[in-house]
Amino acid sequence: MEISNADLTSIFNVVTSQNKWMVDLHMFTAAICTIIFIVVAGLLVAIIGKFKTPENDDGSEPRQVRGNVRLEIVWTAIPLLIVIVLGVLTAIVMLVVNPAVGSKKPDLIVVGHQWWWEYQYPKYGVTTANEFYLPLGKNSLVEVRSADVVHSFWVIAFGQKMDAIPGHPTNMWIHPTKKGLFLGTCSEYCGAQHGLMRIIANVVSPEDFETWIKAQAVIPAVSEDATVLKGKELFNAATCVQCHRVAGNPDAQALIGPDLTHLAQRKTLGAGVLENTPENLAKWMQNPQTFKPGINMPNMRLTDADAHSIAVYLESLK
Ligand code: HEC
Ligand SMILES: [Cu+2]
Repeated sequence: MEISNADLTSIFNVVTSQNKWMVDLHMFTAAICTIIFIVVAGLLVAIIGKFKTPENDDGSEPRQVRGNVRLEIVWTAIPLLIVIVLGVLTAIVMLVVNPAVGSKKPDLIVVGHQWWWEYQYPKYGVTTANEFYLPLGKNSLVEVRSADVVHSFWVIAFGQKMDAIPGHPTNMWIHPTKKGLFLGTCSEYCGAQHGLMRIIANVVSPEDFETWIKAQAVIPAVSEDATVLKGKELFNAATCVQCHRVAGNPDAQALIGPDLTHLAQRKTLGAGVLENTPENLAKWMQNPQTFKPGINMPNMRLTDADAHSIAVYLESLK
């Protein structure tokens, strides 16, 4: 996965209608500030030049000026006007970007965990982790929750940042206007691995979204391959099932860690730290603490052969 592409993580890469409003307001404010700077700095330079001590200065006091009502009204009115205009525009943008939710049900529920993200699509009965999809051109209502401490959900090119507060769901609207892969990260310090709590957002066509979400709702078939069956047995025996869920595996229904039902479809492991390959998966489950020290998954002390079998099983879950 190409994580270094700056376009994926720029607020100026406007890919939602909400961010268009926010960036436009930002640019307008920046333009006004630039004009103020040029006027003030220009006057300052001009005045320094004009009122330089003349060669033939006789040392007497210059003409004293006490107050100028017209000037004072002007320099009070102009800033007041600027502040009112920017305040009103900000209020308008806030209302447009964050309209009332009313009784609408969320399309996507994002739950922040130490240190990964859970994504639920309640309308489809789908739960996944660390990577989510949204359809292009549709205004999706996203509810942001937390399972433990305060996190903050921020896909940079989407513009808005939303806190995930325990016990207090928050809402945001996301209306993507451009297809692609966009990245984000937790932006509220939440403990040891706060910096490796990446967000991977895919914006796809409505048709591709339907295909993806329907595939998520399907319980993956477990092949009859001997390694896969061995892997499943080990997975169920090695306490993985105390923390993880795999749909269709009645022993694995725990919700402490990420849902692994369609793990094979994800680009990364551990919320963006490793590329999702069978080799990396085996290394991850043996020693997750070397990749993300402090996380809530212990090193599993598996032999290479066992780790390999479990990796083959999990990677067969498409
Ligand atoms: C004590 C609970 C616990 C146990 C036991 C456990 N895990 Fe985990 N697992 C977690 C947590 C929590 C995470 C999320 C770590 C993070 O990124 O912060 C995780 C992450 C993962 C991931 C990455 C998922 C993703 O979406 O990137 C995989 C794969 C995984 N575990 C597999 C396993 C396997 C296989 C076992 C058994 C050998 C196992 N886990 C045992 C809690 C556990
Ligand atoms: Cu966080």
